[in-house]
Amino acid sequence: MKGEPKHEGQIDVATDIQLMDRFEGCLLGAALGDAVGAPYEGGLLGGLAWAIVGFGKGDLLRWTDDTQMGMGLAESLVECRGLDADHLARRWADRMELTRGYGPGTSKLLRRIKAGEDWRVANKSVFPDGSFGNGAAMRAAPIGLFYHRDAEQLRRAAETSSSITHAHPLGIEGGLLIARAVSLALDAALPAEEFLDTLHSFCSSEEYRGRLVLVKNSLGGDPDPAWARRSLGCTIRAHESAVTAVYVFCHFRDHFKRMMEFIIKMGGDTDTIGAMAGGLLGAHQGRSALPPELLDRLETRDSIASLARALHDCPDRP
Ligand code: F2R
Ligand code: MG
Ligand code: MG
Repeated sequence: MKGEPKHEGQIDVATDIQLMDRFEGCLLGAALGDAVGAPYEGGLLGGLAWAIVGFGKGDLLRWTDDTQMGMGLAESLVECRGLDADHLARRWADRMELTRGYGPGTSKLLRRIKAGEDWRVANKSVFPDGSFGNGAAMRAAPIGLFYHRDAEQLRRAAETSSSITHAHPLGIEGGLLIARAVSLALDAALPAEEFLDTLHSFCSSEEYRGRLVLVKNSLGGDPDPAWARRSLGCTIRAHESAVTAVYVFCHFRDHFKRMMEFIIKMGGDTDTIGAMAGGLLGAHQGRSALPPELLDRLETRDSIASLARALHDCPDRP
């Protein structure tokens, strides 16, 4: 891909029209990955719970907390023309719908924020050292889009938005990793090795860096769900799922359906790995890479697409 000459912290991206398409692809891909993975999250029991919640919704692909929080973040970025942590905390607390299947810690602390507690206190109220769940990573795509041109602003915004609910360093690092990965995925010509090296130097803990090395070593071989489950993880912990989404993206970067089949075969946190990997695939390939027959069934598809366009058009986007 040709573009402006690169400056520090800046990446080559597409023309404006292509970029708008990738913003749409990213938010729609994340919502679709979430919705397609949701019935399989947590195996048979999780699937049964999700079927009961969705009973009567027919053929609709319903998304979960991953998309609810991601859309809240995108809306807040557009309305505030950048990250305003207090506004964002209130938005998440006001919009929480329990039937979307929130993480236990996140739902408790959002209730406290709704009742008036400052997020800087609430974020250590459930786990004294903060949460290392993947709730910050699963919703980080809008940060990656909004700040894709400036890696340092992206880092600060990802850290702050993650800390509102996930104060543990490993929880925050999951948000950082996915936001940065989305920003890099917008460059359709970026080689997978360079993508992984940049993420490796952006991360600080061995939990993430070690797994990224494993992903790099896996390039060129066949993706293996049993190996990924064992070596990278597919749990609701950030460090055992965010790099896994990067791995899945690297191996299926232009095939959404095969990617979701692999994620479902791997098991565990299928909606969240689907949301993170789906956002990466959509950012990389644009909206047209998402299967139309699935997109047609996606809940609130048009409002997600229009929010992506508003994020793209936001006047203060760096
Ligand atoms: N909640 C779910 N899935 C279960 C219900 C779905 C079912 N299909 C239904 O419809 O009912 N999924 C969502 O939760 C995950 C994101 O969770 P989040 O927001 O990170 O929550 P939390 O509670 O902060 O962290 C998750 C768990 O990780 C462990 N943990 C985290 N920090 C810890 C710490 N410092 N010490 C010890 N344990 C810690 C705890 O077990 C937390 O509960 C996504 O999958 C999303 O889809
Ligand atoms: Mg979910
Ligand atoms: Mg999940």
